[in-house]
Amino acid sequence: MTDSLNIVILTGAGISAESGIKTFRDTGGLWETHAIEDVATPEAYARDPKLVQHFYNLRRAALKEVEPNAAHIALGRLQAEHKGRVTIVTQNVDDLHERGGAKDVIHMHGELLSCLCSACGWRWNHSDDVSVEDKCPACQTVGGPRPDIVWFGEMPYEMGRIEEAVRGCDLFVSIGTSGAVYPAAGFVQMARSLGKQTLELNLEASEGSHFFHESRLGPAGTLVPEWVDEVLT
Ligand code: BJW
Repeated sequence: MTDSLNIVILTGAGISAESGIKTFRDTGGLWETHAIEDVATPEAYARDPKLVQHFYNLRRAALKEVEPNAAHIALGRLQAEHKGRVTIVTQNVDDLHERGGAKDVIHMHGELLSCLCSACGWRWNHSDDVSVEDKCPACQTVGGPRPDIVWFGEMPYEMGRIEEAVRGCDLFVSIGTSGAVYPAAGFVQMARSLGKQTLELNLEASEGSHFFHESRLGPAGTLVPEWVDEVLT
């Protein structure tokens, strides 16, 4: 492998599973105990903002109890030591990539530690509970602050930057995602149509496994450090 490949890495909930954060669609995952339409759509928030704030307050609090695992740390090391560009695009709303040493991570589905004002669009860092009585620090609207999360039917963040990174890469790698949610699930096809090499690292075959040149199956905490060692040596 050449040491100057430009690499785009897409991560999903599976990379944080070994840190103790629940995935969505696996057995025991978040969607087993919460209906998507109750907590992860703009309509759900309009209907019952208290319930949705509570769901995200619990997840924000739980994030403080977990640590990055070997996979996050290996990607941080790859970014620091690899000569080519390494762009990390994550669907995850946790901050474990950053705590594992990664820089400039693209959080396409938003962040638990950020708030968004539904009245004026202002976004700010926020690590505590959010309530429907809170005021937006920018426009002062009471009830404006909502979780800075991309719900179903909303446009993911930084799509232009992601497309540009995929166009400019040599290798596209997908880690720990089921390939069930678009547009992220379509990035591998975009990469293939542009002639890029593609690799999947996942616990089990995902919905889009057949699109990848190579799929390696196993836990991210083992597969990712092994792959990073290969790239760096
Ligand atoms: C391990 C492991 C270990 C376990 N090691 N691996 C019909 C067709 C096509 C599209 C649509 C459609 N109808 C509607 C849509 C669009 C919709 C969509 O995709 N729906 C599908 C359900 C069909 N998408 C949207 O609405 C998106 N917006 C949009 O499309 O805007 C319009 C647009 C148009 C054109 C261009 C661009 C945009 C928005 C999607 C928002 C997703 N939001 C969520 C909730 C976030 C909030 C929260 O965290 O609460 O994001 S949904 C949820 O799924 C979350 C995740 O980021 C996302 C992906 O899940 P992920 O990460 O893949 O997790 P899992 O649980 O599914 O999989 C885990 C994987 O890990 C598994 O494979 C395991 O095997 C593996 N694993 N342990 C390695 N130890």
